[in-house]
Amino acid sequence: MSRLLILVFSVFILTKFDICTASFFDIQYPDVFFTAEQGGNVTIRAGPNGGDIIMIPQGNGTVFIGQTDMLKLFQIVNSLPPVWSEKSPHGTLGTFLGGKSVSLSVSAQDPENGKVTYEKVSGALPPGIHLDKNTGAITGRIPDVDATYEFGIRVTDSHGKYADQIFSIDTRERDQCLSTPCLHGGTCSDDIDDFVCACAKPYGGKTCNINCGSMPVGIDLNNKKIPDAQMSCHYCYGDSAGIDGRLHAPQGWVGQNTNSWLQVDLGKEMELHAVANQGYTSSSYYILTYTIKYSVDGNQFYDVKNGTTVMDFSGSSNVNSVVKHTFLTPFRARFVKFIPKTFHSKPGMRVELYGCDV
Ligand SMILES: [Ca+2]
Ligand SMILES: [Ca+2]
Repeated sequence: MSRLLILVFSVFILTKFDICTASFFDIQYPDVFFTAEQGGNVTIRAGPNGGDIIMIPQGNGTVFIGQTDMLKLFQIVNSLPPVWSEKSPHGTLGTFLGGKSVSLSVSAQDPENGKVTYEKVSGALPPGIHLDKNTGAITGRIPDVDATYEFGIRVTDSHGKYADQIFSIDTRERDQCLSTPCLHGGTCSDDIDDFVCACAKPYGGKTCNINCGSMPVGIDLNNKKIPDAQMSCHYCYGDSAGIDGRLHAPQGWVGQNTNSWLQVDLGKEMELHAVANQGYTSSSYYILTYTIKYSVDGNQFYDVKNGTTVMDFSGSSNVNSVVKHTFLTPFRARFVKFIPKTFHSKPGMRVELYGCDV
């Protein structure tokens, strides 16, 4: 009891009376300060026979020296780096076929059971494959190529301790021709994530599914795909215009003579397989024979020929009937000119072409 009184008295004395200019023991409730005189040291010395100095923070408290959290520093110093889980000897995550969606993972454990994060630090993951930094999940769609992708992943714990590991993924190109996608005798070539069909005539389209000989390009007024601005004519008769040259148009295009022509701009290069023709609707203007020139660029035109002979195509003398011809050899063109050769009274005609996109 008397020792307690002495302590209380000492505290009272020390808190009320400064020694020189600064308190060396100061209570500012709830804080307690030890402060040495200017230039002095604070020394805490344990007993001479193996006594300990013990600092005991409470709750979430810690021990600071200056700004440094000593308990945290000890944790960092003592923390062990994460340990990778056992994988195959060379870190191979597997061999996968192009186009396959994969869900793989790498994992490591922190000996202190703390949270770890994953990061690619070298090499390359396959294009389209991603690493989740929080879970180590490796997901995505395998690229359609034959390749080996090697990459380093660093796993890091919350103390910055890390461990690197090399992994690899082998990819194999898928043969997109295995499903025999090319129809009607078309020949398939494998490609990256794709296939290409070389179609047997008269078929076309991605899988040779279209009979190009019966696929109208859309000059026909009843199936209009070619805009009016892409229909033109030269030496037109009266007020006849290019747009009158559409198959099933109300009247029909009429030219003046064999110097006249009707031209269609398809708007893009197409492979053309056949042509159809009607005469003028309300009179005796119709074509007996005509020739066709074609061009890719609108400048250099070529004749449609049979061997070395320019082909004559017969017209339709019946107002309503459609006369169709299949080209001996399909050709590629964007611009097509219909040129009257022989005709009745005036060269009148309405046309359609048949073909596929290229
Ligand atoms: Ca650790
Ligand atoms: Ca392929």
